[in-house]
Amino acid sequence: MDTSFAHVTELAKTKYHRKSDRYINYGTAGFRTKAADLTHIMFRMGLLAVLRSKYKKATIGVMITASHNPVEDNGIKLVDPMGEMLAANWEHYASELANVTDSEVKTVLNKIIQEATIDMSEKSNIFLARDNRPSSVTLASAFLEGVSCFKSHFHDFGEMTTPMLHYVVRCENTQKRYGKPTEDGYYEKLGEAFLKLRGSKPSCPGLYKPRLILDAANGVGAEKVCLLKHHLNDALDIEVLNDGSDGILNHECGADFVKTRQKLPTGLPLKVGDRYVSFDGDADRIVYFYIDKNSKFHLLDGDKIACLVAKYLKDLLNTCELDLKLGNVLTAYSNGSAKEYISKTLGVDVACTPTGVKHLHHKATEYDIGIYFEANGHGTVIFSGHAEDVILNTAGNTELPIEKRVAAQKLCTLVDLINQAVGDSISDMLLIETILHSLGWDVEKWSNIYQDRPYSLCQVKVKDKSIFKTTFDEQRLIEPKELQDAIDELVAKYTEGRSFVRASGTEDIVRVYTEAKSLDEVKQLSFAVCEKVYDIGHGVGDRPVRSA
Ligand code: G16
Repeated sequence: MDTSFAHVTELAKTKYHRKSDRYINYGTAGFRTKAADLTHIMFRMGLLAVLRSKYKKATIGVMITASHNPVEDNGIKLVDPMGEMLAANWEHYASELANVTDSEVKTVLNKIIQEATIDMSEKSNIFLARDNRPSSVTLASAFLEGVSCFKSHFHDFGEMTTPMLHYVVRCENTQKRYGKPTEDGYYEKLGEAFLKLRGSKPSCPGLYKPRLILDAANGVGAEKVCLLKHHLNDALDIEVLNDGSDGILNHECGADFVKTRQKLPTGLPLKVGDRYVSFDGDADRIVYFYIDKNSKFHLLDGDKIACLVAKYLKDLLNTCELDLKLGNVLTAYSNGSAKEYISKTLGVDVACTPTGVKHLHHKATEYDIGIYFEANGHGTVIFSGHAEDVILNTAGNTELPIEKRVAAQKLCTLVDLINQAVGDSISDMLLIETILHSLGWDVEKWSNIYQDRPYSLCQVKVKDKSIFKTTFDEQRLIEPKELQDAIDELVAKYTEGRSFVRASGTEDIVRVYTEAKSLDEVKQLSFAVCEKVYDIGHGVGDRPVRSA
């Protein structure tokens, strides 16, 4: 083992030398920054991934992506054995290893080995995938050189969506009980479940039409949806646009653009009556939208998706008369109307966590069936082992009335359609299409289940976003206190006003969320809060401007 450590130190000091001493944190979804600043981090994460694999005695996943960020950024995140995000204590190890000097790399590795009592003679295996950013190829090589220092096994899947990587890791570590750990295995599993749920029902029940237009953000999801289509037997007519053939990744398109700007992406021919869907660059977020007959844009974000899924699952559970605890996990960014719809109209439990899939996912495991969605379109459903057993037994119990068994069989198939490892644009899209088809709804009917309270999501660039410290629920600032006092004063002037400020964990910005009774009030309040953030929080660049 000494030989490989000598090689580690040599590479750390030469080819993968750390060029800047700027601190980089393992943030909301791993390391994310300009691609040019990531080479040494990739190499070091190759080393860490091997340690994690030896520690867990399992295959560890690694995704090279900066998801919704601009094309010049990149990033890396580690995926734990069941396809979940890396455990929090290892996020600290990752940050420590990423930020020490080149000559300290060996010391930190040794510290982790000792603290976690890792047996270095254990086997290790890494699954690697990347998105379609031009920088991802060289960054993947740097990562693999780290992996090779410890002579670990690995499989490089090449380009994949982030959720596919989570899926194959979970399949591998469940001895393939979750599915085949291949890209084809993924399409087959989802395609089969989708077609089973469609059954022999007509392709256009009620208001539903199988046509769908996809804005793929010029990301890796475009090609994957085209491959998936072969497994759907024409049950869905998906037109894939912003497919990367001439546009720039995430530039004026994709789920993040559509959600934060609340406007149409470029590159789509718009037609009243059509249903549109946007993925983000690595296809782990999804939002829907449409244009009404007055040319008004309507967004159906993660909140609306959560509500639709909660309604459908609740109805199925009621039909089966199953006593399973259904819950819905949201964040502070969820619209007040969504929370009200889920808790009051549906009577489903609502819980809130800080931003970040890892927090929502963890909370969702407390329910028998836990739905989680961030308003930005990240989310999925998790079934506990107990829930899966109960559903399976009900589906197979021939003494029960047929309608109960049919509903339970649907739930069984939904378990296969849903990527329980992580939020997945492709799997979520198939789930939403299944629900709309089953209800005979069009997108307008879905949109009208409740009306969003007027809101806005803005961003302010500041000198140092690390000075912004929030309470656990992210709704209030602990520091700068002066800023929170100013926000309180502003919010108090508006009936039904709500505004909070938090530093992004994936971009070098501070996010400002605002809700109020009318759109005009939202604009006023949001602008006033952004100005305070700029003034008290040391804004850089242009001052905030009031939106028209
Ligand atoms: C990542 C996380 C999400 C989070 C988003 C924005 O998404 O996985 O949970 O909501 O970042 O986080 P922040 O507000 O901290 O920038 P993605 O799609 O970029 O991987």
